[in-house]
Amino acid sequence: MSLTNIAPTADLQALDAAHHMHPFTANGALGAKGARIIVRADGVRLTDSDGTELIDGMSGLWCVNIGYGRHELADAAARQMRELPYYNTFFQTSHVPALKLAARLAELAPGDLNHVFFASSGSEANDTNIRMVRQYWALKGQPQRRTIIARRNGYHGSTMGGGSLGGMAAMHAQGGLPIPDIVHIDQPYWYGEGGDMTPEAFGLARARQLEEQICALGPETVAAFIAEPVQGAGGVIIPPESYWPEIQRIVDKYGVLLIADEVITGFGRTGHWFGSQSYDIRPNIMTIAKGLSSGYQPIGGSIVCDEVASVIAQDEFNHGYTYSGHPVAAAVALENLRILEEENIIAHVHQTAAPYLATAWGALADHPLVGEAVSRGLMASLALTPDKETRARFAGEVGTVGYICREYSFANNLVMRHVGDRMIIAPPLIISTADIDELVARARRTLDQTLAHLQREGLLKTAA
Ligand code: PXG
Repeated sequence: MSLTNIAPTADLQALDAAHHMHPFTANGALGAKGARIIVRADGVRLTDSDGTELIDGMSGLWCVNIGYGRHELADAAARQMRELPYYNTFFQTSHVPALKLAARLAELAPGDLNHVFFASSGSEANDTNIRMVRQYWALKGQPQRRTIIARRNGYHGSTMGGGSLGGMAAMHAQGGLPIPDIVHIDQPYWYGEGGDMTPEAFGLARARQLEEQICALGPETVAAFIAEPVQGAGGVIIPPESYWPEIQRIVDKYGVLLIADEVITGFGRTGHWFGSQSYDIRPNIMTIAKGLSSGYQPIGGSIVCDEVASVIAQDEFNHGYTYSGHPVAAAVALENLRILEEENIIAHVHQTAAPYLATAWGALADHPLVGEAVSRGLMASLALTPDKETRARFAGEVGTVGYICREYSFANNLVMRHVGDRMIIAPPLIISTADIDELVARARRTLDQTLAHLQREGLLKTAA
């Protein structure tokens, strides 16, 4: 019998508080409160150590695309562990799961993205990308092309490289980030930053910041631009339709490599295999992780176009991870891709779940606290506001209201996250329309309770 079945919740929480350092957490405060301990899951539902069921509106951490409880993946892992639990791919060897997965990804990825460098996470893959694009330009005889342009409030991981590419101010404030030769432009966040502009004009203006930055730095010094097709961790920021075509025009004009960070948007999240297909962009490199294995195993990587791969192949690339292409993770990813394809899960997103969510979630826009309710595929967000007309922010620290809302959501057994004062969801792709109704009903109840709380506590105030 496992520990989770024999120990009372309070004992588990005490052990957790005493020894376990949680990521992105003020551990002192969490220790005093006690973590909610998840013991099992099935489909779109989690069960905690008190036996309470929650709807997982976040697919774990944006990763459990096929939902929980798929024993086929456990069987694939067990089979692979018995046959070949580990081998490396460094010193002129290969193994079947890694080579088959690379070939499968080359089939699925658009255009000439035909080559895969494996990692175990999105952060590691983005560290690979930094080194790979700089090495590419060095081999092309342009070693001065080193600078990578990224975006404020973008998220690309938490390693030194990934955190530097990301534009999260709170992360840059700790630990000596960013590393040199990474610069940031503004995000295409119309609701929060668009002022009086139309979304279309604002999207163009934000894209043109890339051109301005390339010209200011000198195009001969710019290696690449990296961005998420839709920002996830930044708050499900859906760019205006004008944004991506203009970005593509600019990277083409200056010969700057385009890295699409598809860690969240890949593997069906936006209703296509990749977010790049939803936005009709042609990246030279894609970052992947999360939905590649539906989170059942840690695996990520970079899918690289023919041109970049052929140049990199000219010399030894002094880079790699012990677990690059780990056979168990790769076998599980292959099984996950089989399920995504054979069960038509991406068509379910595109044809059924995403349009249904767009309507059901979009209806939350009538709530007095909601300034916008938007979605793309199965990622969606709400902007909370004290004044819908002016898109105003709340008085006080950003995120105070979002946190209150998140606490009610958790109490209503819905995992919905807050990013500042935006509420976000990204449920498993297999979610049914009945479960979308249930999710949205819980979200609405949460909003009602949050509004009552703000009124009671005098927090329904607009920032000066
Ligand atoms: N790129 C993107 C676009 C991501 O969303 C990473 C890279 C890094 O992947 P790894 O596997 O190294 O975590 C991510 C990860 C959140 C949250 O709070 C989001 C992520 C990770 C942790 C928290 O929304 N995304």
